[in-house]
Amino acid sequence: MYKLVLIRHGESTWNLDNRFTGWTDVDLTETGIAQAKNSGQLLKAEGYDFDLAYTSVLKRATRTLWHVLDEMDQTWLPVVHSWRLNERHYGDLQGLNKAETAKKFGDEQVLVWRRSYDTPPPPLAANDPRSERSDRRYAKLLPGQVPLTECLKDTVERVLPFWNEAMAPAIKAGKRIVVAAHGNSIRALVKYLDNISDSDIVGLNIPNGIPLVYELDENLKPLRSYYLGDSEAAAKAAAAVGAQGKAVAA
Ligand code: DG2
Repeated sequence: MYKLVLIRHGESTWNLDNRFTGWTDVDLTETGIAQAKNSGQLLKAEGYDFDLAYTSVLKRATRTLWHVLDEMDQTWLPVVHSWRLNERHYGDLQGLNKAETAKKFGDEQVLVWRRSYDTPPPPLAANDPRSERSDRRYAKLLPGQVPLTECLKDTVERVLPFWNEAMAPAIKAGKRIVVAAHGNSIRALVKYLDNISDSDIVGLNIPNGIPLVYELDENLKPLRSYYLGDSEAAAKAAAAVGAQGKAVAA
C-alpha cells in the first residue's frame, strides 16, 4: 500500500481578505504560517517520513511546504516545483472580493464560477496588467499555456500530465510523497483519484493547512482517505471555504 499526503497551503493574505486569488502570488498570513507548522507537527507526531516533495510555483504553497518540512526536520528533502500544481486561474475575477462579487452577480453565479466543472470565469484580457503572461517563471511554457481563465476541467487537464508523468511513477517507485498545493489543484487531483462525477465535485471544498492522506493500492486506486487530526474541525473548515462565495455569510 502507498501513502500520498496532499496539503492545501495555509491561509493566504487574499484568503483572509476573501479575494479570488488564482495565479496571483500572495503570501501566507500569520495564521497560515501557524497552520502550515501545525501540519508539519501533526505529520511528525504520526510518524510520517517523506522522500520527495512537490509544490506549485506560487509562494503560499512553497512556503507552506517549507514550514511543514522544517517542523519535520526534513528541509533537506528534494522539492520539485511545477506550474501544473498552481491554483486554478481565476481570470477576470482575480483580485475581487468573493462576497461582494456575489452581491453584484448573485450567489448562484458565483457558485458556478467557483465550483462548476466546466464553466470558466470571464477571462483576463491578454494585455491586462494582472496577466502572468510576461512573468519569467512561465517563460518556458508554450504560447497559450499560461491561462487567461480556467474552469476545474482545464485545471484537471493540466494537473493530470504531471500526475501521470511525475507523481504516479515516483509513488510506484516507492517514493513517499508530500504535495503542498491549492484548493482547486487539489480538487482536480481528488476528482481524478476518487473518480468524482462532474456534478458531485461542486460540493467538495478543501480546507487550508490540514494534511489530507490517501492510502493507495498497487494501481494507485484509493483504499481510503482522511484528514489528519480533528476530523470535525476539518469538516467545519471545508464548509467555511464553501460559504466564502455567499453574499451574506451563513
Ligand atoms: C483560492 C481558492 O485558491 O478559492 O484562488 O481564490 O487555494 O490558492 O487559496 P487558494 C483562490 P475558491 O475556489 O475556494 O474560491
